[in-house]
Amino acid sequence: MKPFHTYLLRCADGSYYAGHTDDLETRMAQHHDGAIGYTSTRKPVELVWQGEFETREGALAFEQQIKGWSRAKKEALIAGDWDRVRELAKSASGNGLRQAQPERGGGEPATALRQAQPERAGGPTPLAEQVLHGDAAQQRRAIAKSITLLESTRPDHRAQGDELLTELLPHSGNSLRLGISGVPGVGKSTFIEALGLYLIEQGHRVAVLTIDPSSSVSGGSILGDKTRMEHLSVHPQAYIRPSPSGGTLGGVAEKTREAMLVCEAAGYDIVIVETVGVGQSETAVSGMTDMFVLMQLPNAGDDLQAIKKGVMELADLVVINKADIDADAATRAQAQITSALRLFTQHGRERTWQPQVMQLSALKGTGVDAFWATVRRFEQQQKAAGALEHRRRHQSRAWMWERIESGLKQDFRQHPKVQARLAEMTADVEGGALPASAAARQLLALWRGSPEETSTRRS
Ligand SMILES: Nc1nc2c(ncn2[C@@H]2O[C@H](COP(=O)(O)OP(=O)(O)O)[C@@H](O)[C@H]2O)c(=O)[nH]1
Ligand SMILES: [Mg+2]
Repeated sequence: MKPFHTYLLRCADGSYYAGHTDDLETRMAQHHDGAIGYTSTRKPVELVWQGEFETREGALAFEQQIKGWSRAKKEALIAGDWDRVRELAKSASGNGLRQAQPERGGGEPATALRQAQPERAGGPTPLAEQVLHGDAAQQRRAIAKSITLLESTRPDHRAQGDELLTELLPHSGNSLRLGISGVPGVGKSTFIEALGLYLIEQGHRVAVLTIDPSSSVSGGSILGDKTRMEHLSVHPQAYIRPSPSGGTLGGVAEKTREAMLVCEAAGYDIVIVETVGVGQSETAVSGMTDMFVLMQLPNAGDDLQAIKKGVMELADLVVINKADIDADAATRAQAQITSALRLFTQHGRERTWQPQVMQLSALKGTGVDAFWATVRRFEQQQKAAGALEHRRRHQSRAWMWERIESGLKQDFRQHPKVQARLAEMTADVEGGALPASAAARQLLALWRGSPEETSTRRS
């Protein structure tokens, strides 16, 4: 019978990669070709040790052990110094070594594995595994770690992040995605605390993500939110993540969208994405959620101009908060916004849902159950009409194109030939010496490297 192998590879960064296989030669070729590897930071370079086992279980068990070993112990193994390995095993935790010691220990001459490309050796990565199946504490840590990885702008982290997302994607999507927007102080955090606890009581798991492109690293609003979501933020069935800091709205929104997928894969079945009602963040949030809720103050009706028409058009539900302060004003606002919404939506696209307006008090917790009943009604109706699925498909497609466009733009701006000419041509366009369309065509040609690039400007 063919033996199984456990092996160690030295990586470009000096770390070690442990694996097992029943076909060492093929596996080494796969590493070499970049079909299998580890991560983008850890390129396997050289086979430094291998041992043989009768069974796959034996090889796997030993691989698992090696993975937990210190560097010194791995190096003792590579050197073939079994006495030293045993000594280190004793000084550490266990003697599990004996059971799984290879039947034929290695020290084989090293096979060069120049520049194997990163990729993990089959099966889910440990991080994805913990997001999906870890116990509560592991899972929470793994979610945080995943989101941090996805928020990183380092290209190697980006590659790992993409790999992670690809693994998690099939397990995501089983949630209701709720967007909530409103000006600072309208009561979003207070409402999410009340709603979140209400939902957890009903057996749900709730993730709360925030998009605030203006938030800085220290973000005072985060502190504010944590105190307003005092009980939710420490609840084991809730996961709260403040806005990714810095960057463009597009970047912040992308990270939030990805964080949403991680939470869903971890089994959170209600995802709330909160945003402050400034800038274009509402569009971004409505573009990643199933239902978009706009929060208003009781005096909103008095000044309908202040409510941006574009945002109104996005709303599936308008909630007038702080009804406890002035019930009359809230009722007036409800009537005014209801008629305004009719106007906005009269000539719009065909709707399967007429946006609703309701009032509540986040602080007193009144109206939360009515709110949730409306959300469920919306969900059922949209599902039955196929509109929810359509919305998500559209969102995914739009998302892809948005990323492609921003990627292309960045690529274009960073192209050396474009950079060399951009300032000059921009000045020509501004000064009227060159038509904008011609400038664009020539710059694009430079970027593409097509023959047109040599064409000089015609007057
Ligand atoms: N009276 C009253 N105050 C509220 C209500 N909801 C929130 N608040 C208060 O409004 C302030 C801003 O609330 P917060 O949740 O932080 O608003 P956010 O900026 O939209 O997240 C806080 O002082 C809350 O206690 C409500 O329904 N009634
Ligand atoms: Mg808040």
